[in-house]
Amino acid sequence: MRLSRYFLPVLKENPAEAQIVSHRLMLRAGMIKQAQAGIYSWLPLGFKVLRKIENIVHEEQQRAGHIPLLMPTMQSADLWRESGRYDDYGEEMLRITDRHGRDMLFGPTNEELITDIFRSHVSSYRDLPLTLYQIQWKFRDEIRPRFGVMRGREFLMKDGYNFDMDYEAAMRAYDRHMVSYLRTYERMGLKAIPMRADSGPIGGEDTHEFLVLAETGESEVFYDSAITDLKLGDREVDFADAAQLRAICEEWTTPYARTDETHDEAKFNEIPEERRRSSRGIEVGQIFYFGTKYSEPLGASVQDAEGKKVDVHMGSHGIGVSRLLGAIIEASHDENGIIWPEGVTPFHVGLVNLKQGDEAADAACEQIYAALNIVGLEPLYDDRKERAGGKFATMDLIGLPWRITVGPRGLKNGVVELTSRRSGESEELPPEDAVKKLAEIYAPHLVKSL
Ligand code: P5A
Repeated sequence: MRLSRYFLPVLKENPAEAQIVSHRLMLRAGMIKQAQAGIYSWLPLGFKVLRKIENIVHEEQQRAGHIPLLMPTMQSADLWRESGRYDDYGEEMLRITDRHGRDMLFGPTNEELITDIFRSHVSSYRDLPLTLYQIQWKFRDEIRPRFGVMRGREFLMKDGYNFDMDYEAAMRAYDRHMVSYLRTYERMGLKAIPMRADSGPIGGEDTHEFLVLAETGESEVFYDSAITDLKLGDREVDFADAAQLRAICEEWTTPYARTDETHDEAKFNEIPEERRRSSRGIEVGQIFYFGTKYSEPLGASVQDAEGKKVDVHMGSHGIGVSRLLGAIIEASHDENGIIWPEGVTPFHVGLVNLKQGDEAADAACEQIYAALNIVGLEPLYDDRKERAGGKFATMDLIGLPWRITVGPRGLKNGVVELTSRRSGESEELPPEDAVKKLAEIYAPHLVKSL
């Protein structure tokens, strides 16, 4: 993409309404624009990151064997009356009446709708286990929408639902989700810690929230610092291997880690003092097991091998897709702007022409731009007639992890400059070597479009 033809409305000034750094930087980098309280338009740069995050979520869900589908945002109140949640859900649910006087709602979550799909089409134990998921907009009429996309009213969620024969099978689905979430967040460059939590309006006893540690987080958390050393890394995970999944979950759930809702001071004090931590965290996901809470009232049952009808055991699993942009920026920025992890960056590399209009510099930039595209990378080429300082400031603000700087002086020696946004370190090398190096760096991070 050429910056002269892109739509990147960066702001020079700090927007007064933004209280936390991620909100400020998303506005300044021209990623979002508030439409109403807690409701945002996703401008091209923000939309590009949102799509990258979605793609990683899709890849990891499908790796775990989960099946994508898409349900509507508008739901019928009748289904929620069947489950008993229509009255229980409270003020956060946006209720709407259509022209025929029928009660509808903008879905805050989809347990009822998916259970209705299941009961209409599945009647045998042979069709289980089954996990369906979607990435779809949700609406919760939050009393205090704030911090930009972090606590929105309209927000994008990945929501998945498992259907299993019994408790043991449903817990295998729980484990599978925990491990696939660990992989998902790691690929986004995040450390998200599973913590025992409270299930709120979704229900059930077994639930873990995934928290990214950050001072601006809305949750108070208590944990054993040993948990922050754990990493999946590049170990091979076989999602059909229940024992392996259990072992990974044991590893992550043995050290103490709880949100304030389930915090147990006595247990916490059993951790050696130097490892006891209390801080704040951003909830980027939550998994639940709630058994037959929805299948029973909605009549979602299957016949078992003996022909007996059993209510299916269910759980649901959510990732805050739009919130993740805020969480990643909170975890990865400096005083000059965002620093995107390679896995989610909107463009892989910024190409800065120090002297637009100079024949040699223009030609070299065109060549590098073409070569980057050929190796499958997306460059953002700043081809505007601007001062070098202004171009660098824009690149730093929007946070591309790598920058290639091209100028007449370097070209005389056959070199360009490759700079890391994170370390600030630069090296001079021939243009083709810079391209080759970037192709190698990004090889593990190139996400297929699904
Ligand atoms: C699990 C999927 C559920 O709704 N039902 C379907 C279950 N869980 S949850 O914890 O309530 O939400 C899942 C994730 O969505 C994000 N989230 C939000 N993001 C932005 N703004 C909001 N107002 C908001 N509310 C929830 C969180 O990341 C949460 O973990």
